[in-house]
Amino acid sequence: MLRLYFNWNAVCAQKVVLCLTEKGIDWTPHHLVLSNFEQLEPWYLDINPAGLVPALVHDDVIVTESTVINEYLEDAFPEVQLRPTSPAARARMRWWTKQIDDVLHPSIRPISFAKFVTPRAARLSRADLDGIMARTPKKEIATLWRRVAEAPYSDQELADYLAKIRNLVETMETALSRSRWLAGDGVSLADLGMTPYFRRLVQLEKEAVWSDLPATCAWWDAIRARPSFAMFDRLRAQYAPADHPANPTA
Ligand SMILES: N[C@@H](CCC(=O)N[C@@H](CS)C(=O)NCC(=O)O)C(=O)O
Repeated sequence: MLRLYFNWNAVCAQKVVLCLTEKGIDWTPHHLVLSNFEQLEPWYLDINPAGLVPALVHDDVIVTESTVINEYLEDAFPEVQLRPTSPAARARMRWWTKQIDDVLHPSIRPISFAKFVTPRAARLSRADLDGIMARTPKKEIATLWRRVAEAPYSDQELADYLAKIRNLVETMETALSRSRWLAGDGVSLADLGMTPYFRRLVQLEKEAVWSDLPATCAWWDAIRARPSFAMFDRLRAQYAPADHPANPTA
């Protein structure tokens, strides 16, 4: 049994669904509605005490953290390989997946929250917000909710986060000028890890982050041409509420 706890619009969860799709692995979906705080229910905190998606349950094994889950899938299901074989290329792949976790994710999160979470936060009373924040294990998530509910990010702050993303994308441009994919000649977990963030930037109407960078544009075209990319539309069709702000532009 392979079950993934995920949300259709959560970039880290999409990263794992993309990997499952590329590898052709059958999996059982368990969709969590983050805006209803299903990720904070006690039964889910038993699976992932961080109260975050994704989480993978494979028989009696629980794996959390999207980058670790994708590496686990590589080890457990090696038939279709999404890691390069040489130690040097593999190190390059891991350098990118680390940048995604350490730089890209924390930089895009406030921009996403400002767009997608603000309407939901505005509907919560102060008492409801306090109650939910008290149950939130990750303090940085609680801080984000407080910011969008009580002290919205300024344009300058959001621009500073976008500048960090641009900086990383410029490094991508250099890498992709030398090889077709981020870690060499074959698509890898680095490319698949990056993909949901580019799609999120499209949802946020921030394509200008890469539109003047030819190698990155060619990479994005190649990523979107892969059959696995259709999983984004499948998730949206199946799980997105009709009034979600990401729906019209996704
Ligand atoms: N480093 C973690 C990050 C997980 C994470 O931040 N998940 C987000 C969705 S992308 C989440 O569950 N957020 C819950 C919330 O917004 O309350 C991973 O890569 O799995």
